[in-house]
Amino acid sequence: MTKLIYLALSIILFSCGAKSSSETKDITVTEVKKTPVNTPVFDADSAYTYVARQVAFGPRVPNTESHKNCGDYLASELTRFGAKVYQQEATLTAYDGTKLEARNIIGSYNPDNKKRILLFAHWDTRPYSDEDPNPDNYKKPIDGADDGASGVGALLEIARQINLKNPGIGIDIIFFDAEDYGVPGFARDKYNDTSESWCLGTQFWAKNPHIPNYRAEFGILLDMVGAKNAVFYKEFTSMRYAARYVDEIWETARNLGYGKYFINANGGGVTDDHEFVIKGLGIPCLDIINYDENGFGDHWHTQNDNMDNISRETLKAVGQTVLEVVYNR
Ligand code: AHN
Ligand code: ZN
Repeated sequence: MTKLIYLALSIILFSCGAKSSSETKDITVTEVKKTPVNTPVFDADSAYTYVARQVAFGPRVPNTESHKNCGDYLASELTRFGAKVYQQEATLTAYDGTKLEARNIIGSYNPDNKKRILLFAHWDTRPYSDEDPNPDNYKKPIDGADDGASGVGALLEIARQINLKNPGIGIDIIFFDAEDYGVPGFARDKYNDTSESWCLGTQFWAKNPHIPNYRAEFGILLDMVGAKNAVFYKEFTSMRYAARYVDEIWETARNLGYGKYFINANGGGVTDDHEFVIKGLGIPCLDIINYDENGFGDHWHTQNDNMDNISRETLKAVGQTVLEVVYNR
């Protein structure tokens, strides 16, 4: 009985207090945040395994058996993680006229929810090592542990977590094909290195989205997010079209303690899948990409883009940051 009176009293006192404080002039207005949701823990070992599994198929160059097998694996993983899976097949023409049997693999969560975030990465690997110090390697395909497998590996772990705990908004995870078949350095006297020679799978999807009139509030591209000592600057095109989301994500990363990866400074611009989603569908997109004044890292488009260079810590920084954004919107 006394407990109840106390409770009633404290409510009255509390509400009186609130009333009087609202009458004072210097009240601090704090932003009203959505009820915080406990973000799942991104398992870096799990993500690392998904990267290694892709690399174990061999280079995922379109028109090869490794590519076909890895594509089947990715679709079956998304299915296993409870996504509604769409597979989009297309014959795309490379810069040199080669016909590429390409496949975009799409996994959707809460497909009827109008509020959606798009998460994407390319899953194919480059048929060339045209940045390798040894010219004998120029025409060898890369393992693409970082360039290809890292972004997909992080997104597979995110898919696994989404399946374990529904974030309550729509999420589309897209693995784009034929991103990395752009004009190689050794052929630039013969072919112009235009941005259109890259990102063929994304260009196709932007013209033929898996859902007519597809919309998402914004998109996040993960490209080369697995290397030791990776750094992610605020990429130019991302800042031009999606600055508020870039700033939000970089701030989230900082608050989680990943500021050494997510550098709070503007970086250069890159031709990448996000550009074609922005231009084609008008969806603001940003690119989390390991890119600084020296380029994409010494391993980029060389034989050294292999598992030796993959860091669980980098995958964790990116994956946990993206999960935090997904679960707090
Ligand atoms: C260019 O090399 C023109 N853009 C970088 C896009 C890319 C290639 N991402 C991975 N590989
Ligand atoms: Zn590449």
